[in-house]
Amino acid sequence: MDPDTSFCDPTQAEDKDESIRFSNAFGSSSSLSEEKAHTADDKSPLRPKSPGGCVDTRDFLEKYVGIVTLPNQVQQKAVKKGFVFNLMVVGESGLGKSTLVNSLFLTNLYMDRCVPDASEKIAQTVSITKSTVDIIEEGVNLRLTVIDTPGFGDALNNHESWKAAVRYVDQEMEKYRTNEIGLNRKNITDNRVHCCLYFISPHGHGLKPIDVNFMKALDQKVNIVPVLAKADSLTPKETRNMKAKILAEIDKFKIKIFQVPECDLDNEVLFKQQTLELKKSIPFAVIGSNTVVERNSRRVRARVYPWGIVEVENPSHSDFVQLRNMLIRTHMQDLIHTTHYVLYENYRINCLCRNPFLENV
Ligand SMILES: Nc1nc2c(ncn2[C@@H]2O[C@H](COP(=O)(O)OP(=O)(O)OP(=O)(O)O)[C@@H](O)[C@H]2O)c(=O)[nH]1
Ligand SMILES: [Mg+2]
Repeated sequence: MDPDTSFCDPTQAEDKDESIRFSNAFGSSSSLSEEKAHTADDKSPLRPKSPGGCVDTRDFLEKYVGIVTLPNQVQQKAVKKGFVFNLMVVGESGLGKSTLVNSLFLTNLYMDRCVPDASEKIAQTVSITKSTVDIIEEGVNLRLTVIDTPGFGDALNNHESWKAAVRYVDQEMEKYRTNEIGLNRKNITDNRVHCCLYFISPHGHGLKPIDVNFMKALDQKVNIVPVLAKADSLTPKETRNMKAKILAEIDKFKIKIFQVPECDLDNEVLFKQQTLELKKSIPFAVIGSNTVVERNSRRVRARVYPWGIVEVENPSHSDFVQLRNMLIRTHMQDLIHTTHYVLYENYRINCLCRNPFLENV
């Protein structure tokens, strides 16, 4: 595969954030008339090649060496390669995992799914299924892989339900490591799990033993984002209590969940505010639906009940928007970055420590 058309690696993807800030800062500096006035420069080798054509002004050439165009160059390359995001969804059957994934990415990933009957479920073991879609938005291509775990919590004895998921996460880390030390490092496909949405039932009293076991087994290997499923079945007060209980138990059992990074001092006030709200929303109380209804002449995703309509994207009904913002709009690169530089590094170091040839080094 041509390296330029393969999907980008996390180190390059990370820089996209920078490039977006850059193009915002300079985006308005170019105009058609300015372009015309400088046609003499067009063939100059010194003329900076800005992907959006937004910084090609004489003023700019006189003031700068051109280093400021680097983020734009990175953006151009990253967009050309596309992005990869691997999301695992785990939680008891029927908690709305598939519905939420479809609602998040506005796609139907589970068209051919057949639901097992009760007798099949008793003996069911956890299987791992992968669905991949390419989502293209304004020329930016995201290859999304959703790793589902149907059967989780379905068997009579769920003592070891989490093992299949742990095995999968380890396998993908190992494949990446083997590829990294292999000959062809250019075209490594990143199949490591970047985020695990863990669905918690709204009907219990906080975490169940299976929830604790799963999160404890995986918290050093993957970014866990806890979500309180089917939040429409709880009143606002019950939701607040349930969230507090879950957080207290996460703390009590020393479970490590994904931490939204602190803002930098130079971040905009609005961004700081949004990050604070995001942190306060964890665990996200979510509602999923694939039904679109007309509401005040708007088309919205909603759940229709005899007593009223619950809107998926209404912030007073659920934290769906907060979760989507975090996963896609603000922290996707952080999740990928943590997977590569923290979780994968830990895995790699553990492998090196186990290597008998290094014991005496
Ligand atoms: N009340 C309510 N029901 C929901 C919600 N999300 C999904 N459902 C319903 O719950 C049922 C199960 O949803 P799925 O998305 O198939 O659940 P799942 O977790 O993927 O189930 P498995 O694939 O069997 O593990 C469906 O009838 C959905 O319509 C929600 O937020 N609230
Ligand atoms: Mg499902």
